[in-house]
Amino acid sequence: MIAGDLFDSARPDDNTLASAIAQLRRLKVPAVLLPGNHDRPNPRSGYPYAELRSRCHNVRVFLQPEPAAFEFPGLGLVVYGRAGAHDPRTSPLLGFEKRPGFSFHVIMAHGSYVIPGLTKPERFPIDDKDLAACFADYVALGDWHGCREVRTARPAAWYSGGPEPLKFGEDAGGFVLEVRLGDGPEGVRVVPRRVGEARARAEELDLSGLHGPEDVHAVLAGMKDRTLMLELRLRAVGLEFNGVYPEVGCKVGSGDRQTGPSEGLR
Ligand SMILES: [Mn+2]
Repeated sequence: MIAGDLFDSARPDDNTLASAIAQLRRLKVPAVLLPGNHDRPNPRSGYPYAELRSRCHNVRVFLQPEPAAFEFPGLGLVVYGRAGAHDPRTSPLLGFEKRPGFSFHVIMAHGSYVIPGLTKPERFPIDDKDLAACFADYVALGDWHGCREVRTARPAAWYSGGPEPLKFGEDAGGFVLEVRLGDGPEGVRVVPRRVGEARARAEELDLSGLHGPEDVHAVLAGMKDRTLMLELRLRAVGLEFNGVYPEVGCKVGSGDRQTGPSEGLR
């Protein structure tokens, strides 16, 4: 289950879409996708999910804003959800009807768990009262970037967060959740599994000991690491380092001269 914002927008570039499709095709189990506020489908074309579904036969996608459900009779499971195109002030948990004859009921919802004073209630609010009242055994939440349990009583409700951290300072990212549904005394058991590889590091590079752009390129080349999110602050006075540094996607220009040492270039 992927509870929304798999893509940053409803128009992912070709490489991003192809890479998501390739990963989903590797799955040996069924997958259910719920679009989020970032990647809600184009109502006319169904893009990007039309292509994704035609290439990944194991993937089902909630495409309509109305409450819907996918049944998995072999598992005794129903998964409920609605694409995030409804009024952002209403709870994404409302409107589902429990289907008879199944053992396990999971609701997927994309929105913001309501913490008074902290979260904005107008952004697809998921209130603890609505959670407590719903018939689900488990509620799979999406929107927040970090892995977080929001409800310990029944039904259990968690955000898995992103499988990799998305921003600096988001230490809680990098997990998926393994959710076990059972009839026994244990009931629902949720185990976070770390899958993320990215590490975030902030560094300051003092250029004053270096002689020019070639030296900077050499230092940056030594820092290259596929799993590293690097926030680099370049500190220098003068124009001898003007240039583009594609290693870190930054440009040092004369504008920095007037303000003295460059501030927070990334
Ligand atoms: Mn979102």
